Amino acid sequence: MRVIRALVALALSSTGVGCSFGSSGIAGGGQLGGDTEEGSTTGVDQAPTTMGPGTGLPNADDDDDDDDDDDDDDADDTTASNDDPTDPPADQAVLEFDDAPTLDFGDVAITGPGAEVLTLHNAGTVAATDMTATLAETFRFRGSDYPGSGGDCGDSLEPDESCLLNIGAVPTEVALAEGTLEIDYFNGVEDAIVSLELVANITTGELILNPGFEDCTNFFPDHWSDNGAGTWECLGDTDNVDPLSGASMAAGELGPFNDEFRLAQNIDLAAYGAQIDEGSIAFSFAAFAATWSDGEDEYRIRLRYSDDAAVQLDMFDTEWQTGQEWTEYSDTRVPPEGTRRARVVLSCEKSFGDYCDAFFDDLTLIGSAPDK
Ligand SMILES: [Ca+2]
Ligand SMILES: [Ca+2]
Ligand SMILES: [Ca+2]
Repeated sequence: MRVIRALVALALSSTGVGCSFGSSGIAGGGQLGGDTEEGSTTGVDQAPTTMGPGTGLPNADDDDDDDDDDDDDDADDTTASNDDPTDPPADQAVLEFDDAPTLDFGDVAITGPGAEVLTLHNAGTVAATDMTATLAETFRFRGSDYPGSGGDCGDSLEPDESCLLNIGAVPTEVALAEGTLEIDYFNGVEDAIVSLELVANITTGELILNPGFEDCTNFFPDHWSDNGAGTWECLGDTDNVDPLSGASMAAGELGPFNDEFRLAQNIDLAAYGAQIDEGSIAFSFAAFAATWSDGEDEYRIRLRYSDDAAVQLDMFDTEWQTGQEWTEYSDTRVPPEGTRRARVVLSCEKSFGDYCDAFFDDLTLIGSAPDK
């Protein structure tokens, strides 16, 4: 086993694979210009009085066919088909958001704004004019005022035309943020408003540094510390267990039997102290672990929550486990008032061979609103 693992380490060294993984940035915004105009513009004028909003040619309505049998008795149906309340007024602008009724920004790390480009469409028959926008607190036009950088909405919008708005979630705290985008406009007859609900799950983003053990220096994982018996390393494929993802995983190395190898990382939660004390943030932790074979060596994962003085207030603990299959452990909890630190502790205890064969990969710790 020692020879195999030494060769793996050598291979990693010569290729530099173990040190090459860069942290990815926050995902960028939506795409500009993908869907500004769809459908046939040639068909617009063919049936101006009966066309529904945003559609092309009017469909032969199923209802008309199906209802033929009943029409004799049902004057309401006939009236309704000639005066459908969902049809736009013949001489008005009708602005609509393609994303209506809700635009979900998804998970947005508090460290960087989420961004969405959205499309506004005029489904009416005359131009919308005097357009002005109102945005709620957490959400802003990106880069500039209305319509945001890269957006092209202006004061007016012609019938069947679309324009773009660029909106970002600008988080101030971890929360399920909700807001409303309103566009006020003159529809040719009177003032009108179109609105869009905006939601974003504002999170802390990933709190563990080097959570997949891809960044390594001299085969030791960056941002982690060895504070137990024996030694640790970044390890590539073995005969029995491969990294769960990427090119390497954390593995116990050489050291004594029946003693605890510990690889740990401290995470400063002070920036979230106020939210922790009011119980408005929950932390979701997950990690994968495996051993060389079932019953050979053991692993244990702990996540400690402690106060400013490093006094432990709460803990997630897998207890000692063994097994060759990668196994996921996860825990979500609202930490106790006063919590200011988290500490991830990965442990190995050797019962066989030269190496302490506990393997860890793909850790994560993210804070978000408790009800999310
Ligand atoms: Ca990995
Ligand atoms: Ca040690
Ligand atoms: Ca072993």
